[in-house]
Amino acid sequence: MGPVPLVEPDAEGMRPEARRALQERRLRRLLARLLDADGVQAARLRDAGVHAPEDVGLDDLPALPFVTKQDLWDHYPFGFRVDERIVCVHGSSGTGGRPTLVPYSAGDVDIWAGVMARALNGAGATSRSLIHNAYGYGLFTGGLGVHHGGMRLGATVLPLSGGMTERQVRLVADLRPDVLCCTPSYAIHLGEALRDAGVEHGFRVGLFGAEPWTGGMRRQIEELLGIRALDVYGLSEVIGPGVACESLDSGGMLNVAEDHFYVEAVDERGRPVADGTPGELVFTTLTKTGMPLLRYRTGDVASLAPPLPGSPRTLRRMGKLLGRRDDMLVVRGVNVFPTEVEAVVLSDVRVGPHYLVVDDRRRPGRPELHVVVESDRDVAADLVTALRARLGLTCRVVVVPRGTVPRAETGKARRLVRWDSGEPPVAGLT
Ligand code: DLL
Repeated sequence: MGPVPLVEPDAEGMRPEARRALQERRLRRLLARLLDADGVQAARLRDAGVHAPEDVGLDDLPALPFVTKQDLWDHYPFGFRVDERIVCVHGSSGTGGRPTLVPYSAGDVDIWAGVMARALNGAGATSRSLIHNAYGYGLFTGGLGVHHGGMRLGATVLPLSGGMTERQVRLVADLRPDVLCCTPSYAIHLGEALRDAGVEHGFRVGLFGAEPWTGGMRRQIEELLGIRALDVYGLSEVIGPGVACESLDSGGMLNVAEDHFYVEAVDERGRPVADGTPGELVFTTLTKTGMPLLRYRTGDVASLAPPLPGSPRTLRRMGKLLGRRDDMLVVRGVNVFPTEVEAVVLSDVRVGPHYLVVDDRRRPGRPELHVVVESDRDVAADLVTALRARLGLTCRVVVVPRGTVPRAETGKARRLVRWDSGEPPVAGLT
């Protein structure tokens, strides 16, 4: 596959030194906005000795304070708003059911449309594309993010949202969209429904994100649907989908829209880590005005990499997300990211794409990790060995018939559940 033309060549293909100068100018304008607004972030900047935008350059960023999800909760609903001219609000229900709300200015929506148009274009979508958009519409940013970007590209968007799969199958058959946008788990669900209905589709490529998924899941989707499956990453606090996105030619990593979202990766103590080392992603929204954030700690863990040599896109890249800091399980002293379990499970071709990791805490002195997989073969012993080799932990693998693990038609899939007491979270588990 040759290089994919750029939607915003000036931004995506800029010389890295010129981009750095642009980022620094934008950082100073952001600091001016924050100091003028005189809110929480201004007070923290002053405490850190920053009284004027010129006091700071990009190299000084690591010394500046972070913003965390807790800060947004503490100042709920709109304590971090800067521009009063808000045209819409998005957000996420978030961990523990506590909502996070994000106010957008008209300029923010414009940036969002631009970065999502780049993302779709990098996946090979064009103005002639018909985009089947099965991300949820609503407060969640998935549906409207793809919608704004698809329209900016001049493509046609089918605004389907999640669920009502029969109707989606019908429209795939009747309209033959070429681009699929949804969560990876819904891609599997829709793919299975299309296969069961004997429907031939015209999808070439899909942009999947909003929940963790591994290379193994990518292979399952690509085989089931016969398409290229690319990863799109984002979070409401920063803008929504489009913060970073894989393109057909990005070498399996995601191009970060770093002219708008300056990225750092840090360790537990907040110190920068080297490229290639997994760290928590931290974003500074250089251009946003509704709720601009300086050094937002995402909780998401991934590693960063320089631009792909020779690529038309000169943006820094991030690897697939390994998981969230708070997703990390500690089982009998061993640290486990659920994505590591997925990597092992889905590399076994005898196992279906639906699985569940159960963190069994019923006996406090003896926590267990059960991995429930669907297969018609006895794969348990092999998986126990493979999981022990990868994680250094002996898990219990439970094989159940296909169709047993609960499916999520809408929203983000829950592939990890905690079992403290009572009934098992899935039939067949004891
Ligand atoms: O999930 C935005 C989005 C919509 C991204 C559609 C991609 C596609 P939130 O609901 O605020 O926003 O959730 C953000 O979801 O911090 C990650 O933990 C996780 N996440 C998002 N994209 C990916 C991905 C949207 N590609 C949180 N891989 C983030 C793994 C992802 N996790």
